[in-house]
Amino acid sequence: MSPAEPRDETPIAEPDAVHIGHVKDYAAGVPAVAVALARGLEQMGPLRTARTLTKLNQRDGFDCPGCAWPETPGHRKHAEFCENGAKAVAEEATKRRVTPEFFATHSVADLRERSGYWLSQQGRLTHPVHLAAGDTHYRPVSWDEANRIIADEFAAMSSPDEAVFYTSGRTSNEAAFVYQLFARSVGTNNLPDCSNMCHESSGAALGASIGIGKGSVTVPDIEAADLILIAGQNPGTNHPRMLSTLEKAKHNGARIIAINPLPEAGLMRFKDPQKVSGVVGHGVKLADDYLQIRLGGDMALFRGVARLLLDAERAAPGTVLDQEFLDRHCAGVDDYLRLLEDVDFADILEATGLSRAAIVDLAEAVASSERIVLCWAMGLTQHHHAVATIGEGTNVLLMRGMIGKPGAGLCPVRGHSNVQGDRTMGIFEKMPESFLAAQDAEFGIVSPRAHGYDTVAAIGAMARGDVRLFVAMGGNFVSAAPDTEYTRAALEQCSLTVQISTKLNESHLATGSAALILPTLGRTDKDVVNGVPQQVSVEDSMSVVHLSRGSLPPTSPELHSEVAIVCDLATAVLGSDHAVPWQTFRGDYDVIREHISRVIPGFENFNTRVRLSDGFVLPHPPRDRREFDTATSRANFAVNPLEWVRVPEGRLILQTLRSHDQYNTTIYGHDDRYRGIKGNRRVIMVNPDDIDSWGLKAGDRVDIVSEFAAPDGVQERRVSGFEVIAYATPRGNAAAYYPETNPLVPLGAVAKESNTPVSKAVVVRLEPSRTA
Ligand SMILES: Nc1nc2c(c(=O)[nH]1)N[C@H]1C(S)=C(S)[C@@H](COP(=O)(O)OP(=O)(O)OC[C@H]3O[C@@H](n4cnc5c(=O)[nH]c(N)nc54)[C@H](O)[C@@H]3O)O[C@H]1N2
Ligand SMILES: Nc1nc2c(c(=O)[nH]1)N[C@H]1C(S)=C(S)[C@@H](COP(=O)(O)OP(=O)(O)OC[C@H]3O[C@@H](n4cnc5c(=O)[nH]c(N)nc54)[C@H](O)[C@@H]3O)O[C@H]1N2
Ligand SMILES: [Mo]
Repeated sequence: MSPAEPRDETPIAEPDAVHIGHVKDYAAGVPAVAVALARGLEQMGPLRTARTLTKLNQRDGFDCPGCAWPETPGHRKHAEFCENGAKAVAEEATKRRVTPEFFATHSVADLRERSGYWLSQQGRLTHPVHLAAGDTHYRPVSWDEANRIIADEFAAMSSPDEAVFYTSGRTSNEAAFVYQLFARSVGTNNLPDCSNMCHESSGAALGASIGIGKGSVTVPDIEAADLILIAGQNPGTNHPRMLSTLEKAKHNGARIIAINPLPEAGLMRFKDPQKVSGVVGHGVKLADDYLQIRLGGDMALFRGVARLLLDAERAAPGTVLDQEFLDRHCAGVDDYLRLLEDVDFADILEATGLSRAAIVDLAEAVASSERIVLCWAMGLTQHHHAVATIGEGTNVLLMRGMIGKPGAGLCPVRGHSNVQGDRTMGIFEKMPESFLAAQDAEFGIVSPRAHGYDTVAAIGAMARGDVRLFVAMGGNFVSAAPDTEYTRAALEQCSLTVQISTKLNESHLATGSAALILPTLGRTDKDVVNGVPQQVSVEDSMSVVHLSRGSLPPTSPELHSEVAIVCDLATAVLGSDHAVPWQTFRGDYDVIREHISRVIPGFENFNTRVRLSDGFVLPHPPRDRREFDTATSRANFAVNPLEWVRVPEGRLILQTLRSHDQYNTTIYGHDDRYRGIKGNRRVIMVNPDDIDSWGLKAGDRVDIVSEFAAPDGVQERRVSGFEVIAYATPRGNAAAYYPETNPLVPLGAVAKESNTPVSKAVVVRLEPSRTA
C-alpha cells in the first residue's frame, strides 16, 4: 500500500494580490519553453520530465492529454508539444501523492474548505477509498469491496434509469466503448458527457446541415487554405499547436481573420519556440485582421456577410455563389436567400458592434477566396443561439461551395483530447438506432431505446431525487457544470456517487450519502495486463484515430486502468456469465478493438490500421465525396430568425473563459500571461468606459450578481470579492474565469437544440463587494 515514491512536500503557492502587467501581442516564444520546463521540473523532477516530454505525441509515445488538435501527419518534430501540453503532462505525471494517510489526516469537511487548486496540487490518487454514509473521512477499500458496494446500489434500484454515467473527454476509445456497453447492458442510455457543455452545439448544427457532427477539414487543408476565419476561439492558450499550422498556412499565403471580443495574443502574433526565428525574432504576424465583435454577435455577422455575397452575385451574376454546388448538393437555398432579403444592416451593426466597412471587407475576402476554412470553439457554441449561429456560418461556406474540396471546410476545434472519439464510441444519451442495433447484434444484448439524460437533464433528475447512483469516468462534474451550488445540492441527493479519477477535485467532496473514489491510470502511465503492455486509441479533432501508450511506471500498484475498472464492475453487477466477455476484454484490448471493428463503421481492420505510423482517418462523407447523410440527402441551409445578445440597461453580459494557466477546472497556477493578469483569478475584465459608468475604478472589489427568470420570479446568483480590471473588451461585455464564475450560470440557461449551458452570455450586474 505504500506509494511507489516518497511524497513531495514542496509548498503550494496559494493566490495573492492581482498584478496587472502588459497584455501580450504574441504567443509562445522563449517564456513558453521556460514555463513548460519549470512546471515539468517542479512536478515531475528531471528524470520524469525527460521521460514524458520525449514521448509526448510521438508515434511510439502517448497522446497529449492537453487538447484534441491533431499531430502533423508524416514528419514529426522532436518536440511535438506546446507549453500547455507540457503543463497537462506535468500535472498528471507529478511525483506528489494522495494516499490513504492523506485521507486519514484530512476529513471531508476539511477538504471542502480547500481550493480546487490546492486539491489538485496534492498529487495523484493512489488507492480506492470509500466514504460510508454518515462517516467523516474517506477510508481505504479493496477493489472487490468497492464493486460490491456499487452492485448493491444497482440491486436497490427500481429502474436502471436511476443510474447516470458521466464521461469526461480524456477517456480512451477502448474504455469509452466498454463503459457505454456496460451502461446499455444494465439498461440505461443515461450517458451525459463533457461534450454536452462543449461542442454539442457544433454537433447539432453540423448534423442538421451536412449530416455528420464532425469537422470536414484535415491539417493539410488548413495549410492549403487561402482564407482562415477563427471565431470564438483562443488557440494561443487552448490549442497552441494550432499556431504552427496557422503559421504554415500563412507562409503559404493564407489570410487569417480573427473574430473575437478580446484581442487574444495567440491570434495576433506567434513566435515558434522550436525555431530560431521564434526565439530571437518578432515572430510571425498571424491575424491579418481582427474583428472585435460583441458577445453573441456572430450569427448577425455571418448573415450580414451572406447578404453582401448575394448582393455581389446579383451585381455580377455567376461570379460569387457556387451555383453548381448549390444546385447539385444543397437544399433550402431559396428559403435562405429569401431570408437574406429582410436583412436590416442597422441590426447587423448593433448586434456585432462592427463598422459596415469591416463587414464589407470580410464579405469581399469571402467572395474572392478559393479555399476558405472556418474554425471555431466555445465562443460560438456556448450561446443561447449557438446552433443557429454555427448553421449560419455553415451557410456562408455552402454559398461558396467550400465543403468537400481541398483547402476548405468547417473546423470545430475540439477541446478534450478524446472527446470526439468518446462520442464515436457511443458516449451519447441519444445514439442513433444504427449504432444500437449493430451493438445489440454483436453482443446479443438488448440496449434500451429511450433517450437518456444529458448533463443538464441529469442535474435536474438528481435534484428531483430520481437518481440513486452517479458514476463519473473522469472529469470534475460539480465544477464544470453550471449553477455550482444547485449542482452540488443535486449530487447530494444521490445515494452513491462514484468518481473514477487520477487526481483529487471538488467533485470528490460533492458526494451522495456515500461515495467512492476509484484511482485510475492516466495517459502517461504504462498499462501492463498479465505481463503484456496494452495500448489504447484516441480520435483527434480531424477524425484521425491513432494509438497512445504511456511510459511511466504507475503511481501505485493499486491503480487500475479505466478498462479494467469498467470490466470488473460489469462482472460484479452482471455476473461472470454475461453475454459480453468482460474479463477477456480486461485482459486484451485487441479483443475490444475486434468488436469495435464490427460495430462502428469506419473501424474495419481496426487492430491493423491503428498500428500504422499515423493511424487512420475515419470516413467523412461530405469531406470525402460531397455526400450528405441528411433527410434531403443534401447539405441543408439553416433557416432561422436572426438573434443576438442585447445588453439590458444597467447590466453587463459576462463570458466565462479559460486563463493561460489552467486545464478546464484544473488550475495550474495564477499567471494568465498573455492577458497580463497575474496573482489571482477572482477578477472581472470590464471595458474602461463601463467601469466609469458604473462609478467604479479599476482595482475595486465587487460582487457579480447574475439574474434570470424562473417560474417563481427573477432569481439571482452571486459570487463575491472580484477585482475589477480595465480590459479591451467591447462595451457592455465583460469576461471572468471559469470555473470561479460557474455559480452564476443558471441551469435553465441553455442553447436551443443542443442544451449546452450558456457560459458565454450571462446577464450580470456589479455591486460593491460584501466581502470587502
Ligand atoms: N491549456 C488549455 N487547453 C485547453 C483547455 C484548457 O482549459 N486549457 N480546455 C480544452 C477544452 S475542453 C476546450 S472546449 C477548448 C476551449 O477552447 P476555447 O474555446 O478557445 O476556450 P475559451 O477560453 O472558452 O475561449 C473562448 C474564446 O471565445 C471568445 N468568445 C467568447 N464569446 C464569443 C462570442 O460571442 N463570439 C466570438 N466570436 N468570440 C467569443 C473569447 O473571447 C475567447 O477567446 O480548449 C481545450 N484546450
Ligand atoms: N462556465 C463555464 N463552464 C464550462 C466551460 C466554460 O467555458 N465556461 N467549458 C465547458 C467545457 S468546454 C468542458 S469540456 C467541461 C469540462 O468538464 P470536465 O471534463 O468534467 O472537467 P475537467 O476539468 O476537464 O476534469 C478534470 C478532472 O479529470 C480527472 N482526470 C484527468 N485525467 C484523467 C484520466 O485520464 N482519466 C480519468 N478517469 N480521470 C482523469 C482529474 O481527476 C481531474 O480533476 O467544462 C464545461 N464548463
Ligand atoms: Mo470542452
